[in-house]
Amino acid sequence: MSDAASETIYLKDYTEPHHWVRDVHLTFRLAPKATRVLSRITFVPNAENGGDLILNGEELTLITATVDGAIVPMEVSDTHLRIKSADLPQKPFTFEAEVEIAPEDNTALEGLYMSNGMYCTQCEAEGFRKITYYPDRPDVMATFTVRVEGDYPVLLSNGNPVASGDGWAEWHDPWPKPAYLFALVAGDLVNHAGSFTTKSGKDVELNIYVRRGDEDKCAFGMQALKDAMAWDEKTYGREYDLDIFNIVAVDDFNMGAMENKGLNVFNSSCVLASQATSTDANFERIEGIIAHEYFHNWTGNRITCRDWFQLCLKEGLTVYRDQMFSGDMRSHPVKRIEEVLTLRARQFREDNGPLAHPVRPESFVEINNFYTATVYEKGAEIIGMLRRLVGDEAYRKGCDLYFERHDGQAVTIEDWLKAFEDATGRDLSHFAQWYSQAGTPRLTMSEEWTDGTLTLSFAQSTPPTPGQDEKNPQVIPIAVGLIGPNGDEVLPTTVLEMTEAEQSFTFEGLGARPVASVLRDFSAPVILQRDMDAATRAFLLAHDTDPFQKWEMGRMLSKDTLIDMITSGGTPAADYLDALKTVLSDESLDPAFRALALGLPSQDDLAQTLFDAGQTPDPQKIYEAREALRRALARHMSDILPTLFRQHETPQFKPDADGSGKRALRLSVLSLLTLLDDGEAARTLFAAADNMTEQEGSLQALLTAGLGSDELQAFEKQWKEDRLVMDKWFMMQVAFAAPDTAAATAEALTRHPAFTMKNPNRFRAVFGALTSNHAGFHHDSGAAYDLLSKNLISLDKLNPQTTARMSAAFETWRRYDSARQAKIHAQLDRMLATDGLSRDTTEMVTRILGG
Ligand code: 0A1
Ligand code: ZN
Repeated sequence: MSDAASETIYLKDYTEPHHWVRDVHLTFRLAPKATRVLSRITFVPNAENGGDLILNGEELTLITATVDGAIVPMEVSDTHLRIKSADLPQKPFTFEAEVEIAPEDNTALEGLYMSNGMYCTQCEAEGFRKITYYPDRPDVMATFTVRVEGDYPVLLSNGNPVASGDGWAEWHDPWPKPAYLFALVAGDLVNHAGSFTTKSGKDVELNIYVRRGDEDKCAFGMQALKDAMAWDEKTYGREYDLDIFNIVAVDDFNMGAMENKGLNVFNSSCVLASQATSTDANFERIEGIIAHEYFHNWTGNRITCRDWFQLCLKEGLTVYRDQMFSGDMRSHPVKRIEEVLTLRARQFREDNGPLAHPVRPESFVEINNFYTATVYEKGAEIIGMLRRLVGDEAYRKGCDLYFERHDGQAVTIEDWLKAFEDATGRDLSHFAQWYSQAGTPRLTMSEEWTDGTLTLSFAQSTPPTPGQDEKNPQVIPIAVGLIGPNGDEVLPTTVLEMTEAEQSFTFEGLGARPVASVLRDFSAPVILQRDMDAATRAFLLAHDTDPFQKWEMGRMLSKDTLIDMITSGGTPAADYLDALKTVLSDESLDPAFRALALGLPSQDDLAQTLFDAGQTPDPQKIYEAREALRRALARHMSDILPTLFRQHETPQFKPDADGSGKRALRLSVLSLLTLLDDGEAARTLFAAADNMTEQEGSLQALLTAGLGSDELQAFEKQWKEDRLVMDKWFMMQVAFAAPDTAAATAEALTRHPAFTMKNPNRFRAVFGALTSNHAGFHHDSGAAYDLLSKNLISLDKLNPQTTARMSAAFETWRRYDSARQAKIHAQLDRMLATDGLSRDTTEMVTRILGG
């Protein structure tokens, strides 16, 4: 690898470009092996720092390039085209170029590529440089006019359509944008159309373009889009700004979706939905992602990032916005619990390992490696904390000022925070540390009760993370409520603002000693450590008015039980089993909440918890304890399970909060029931199910219990033509395999005729499932480690981005015993020793190893 290719980029080195771009004209003459891209770009010297013209360009064949129509001296390398300042006019000039690229050979799925015969693009973060020579950096914003030539019925680009004819179409995007928001799509696609009238009365044409045969899976996405458009007007005062909004579904895509201006491109798994083929979780995710990409129109597109270190500026904020939207569409408490589950599973895990980094990183080798849970999910938590600290009204004022002040600009986190300081008069300099300090704060709490006064004392500390040994106290909003001994709330939710390493808060004039409900609604992304006996937890589980804490108490009880079973072979206490049974049978509680309360901590979560407590987790033991607890729960609840299962039937399928909540409860119950009835109820449901939620759920229940091989075959037979459903088929048998068969199952599936390395969804179905099967992945044979690294090495040659992302499965290696550590280390070494390993994967593996 050349030095340039593995160079580290630092935030502190940011400088403005030598040239700005006023406008861009592009013509694409499409051909699978030899697409010609003609560009005409008006550059304006940056008065601040005139200098050479530096354009990015990779994997391009340069045909011609001129400045104001004349050939000038230029240096062309593998990564850049450079024209010396002395050879440039010191006033605006036109750069024209023609390059050739081969979309059909592009398996990295970055730049212009082909998926099932259609052309599509992915330019974020630095893919535009694989399309033509350009200052491929987000602070360079320009208007684009694009002509697409190709023999396809559908030819799309950003902005509004200008003109079209046989085999060509022209688009103009009036809003200046960075190149990462550029998009082009061409193919034989069908369209599901709709429309939306904005609050100021402008009609917007809406389209979802899909492959022929998928047109019956667009209605839900279209409704989600309209809901998102209306929500952004109502909640943030943000209106859409073009005549048309297009969404395209693509099968081969590295991520979930992409917010290209006016032309969102989606992984087909994140937009196509139908009762027969999609689960409730799919519907919920699709609604959230459609909203997320749409919301980027203001938080990301109209106001974008100055540089890639500011990624959380658009991502954290947009995730926060989509979370609030989903909460409004469904249920805030349920959504919050789900958010915390993902935050802990992905972000806390990342923050506790070798890949920990600040929400705004200070350096990177490959920016694609920083589309992380920390940037996205912790980034969203920061927005939530900010809102909690300033209040709802001031939050809206701050946002309004940010939109007004920075529309059309490429800005920084400082600009975002300054808008809030100016709108609220609050000093946010200490709060800003959330963006620069990595690691999850540990918050310990102790209590004192004297004469009607309760004192809550907190201490915070953050463990060291790579490159950051010393940590400072953070600003932590701690939402607290007090519950009296009779179960009544004596203090409604109050936000305590902790800013010091140690701080106490007192509550006076209390009649009897209340129980404190702390970190309500998960008011900050911290790990709360608090001594609390099982009886107090059960009390809060029964009486807390805060749904998140109510759920959390059940969770803690389950976790304590499991840790005890793992470490000292204990058996679950009757009180605990009774408490869960009470929640499960409480008909005043939302079924979705009850399903969540029945969910046990994951094996990965238990491994991390044991590691944090100074122990070495044994994956097999964790697996066995969890299964033993599931059996104990099933036996203890055997009298209520069949009734609950029957009661929550949903005769009319609707993928809304109510229906999905009932099905979630029904399926959690079924999973326990399957341990008692030898799979009878699950088999019956599998045969009768008229929706994918129950078809998949019943099959999962069977597979988890070591049953279901006939059903697995029937599933394949029924769905072999549907690629998205077949991803589920690949996924399930690996994810729910017993620990000693997981690797062999995954290996066998890589030889299945429908397995392909070229489709990220399929690769993730098998290998994402393998790494999610904790005891299977960490089986002491080391077979799964070996299989994963072998396949990552093969995938890296085709698709570095997905390889690098998936190599993060090894990030937890230091938790385990020395034999496992040695096995993983050997696999990481093997990857690093591979000739030509991509920059993406090299950076990830090096960081995981701690280099
Ligand atoms: N900005 C998109 C996510 C995304 C990021 C990178 C991609 O390619 C490297 C693709 C999509 C979002 O937040 O939805
Ligand atoms: Zn995003």
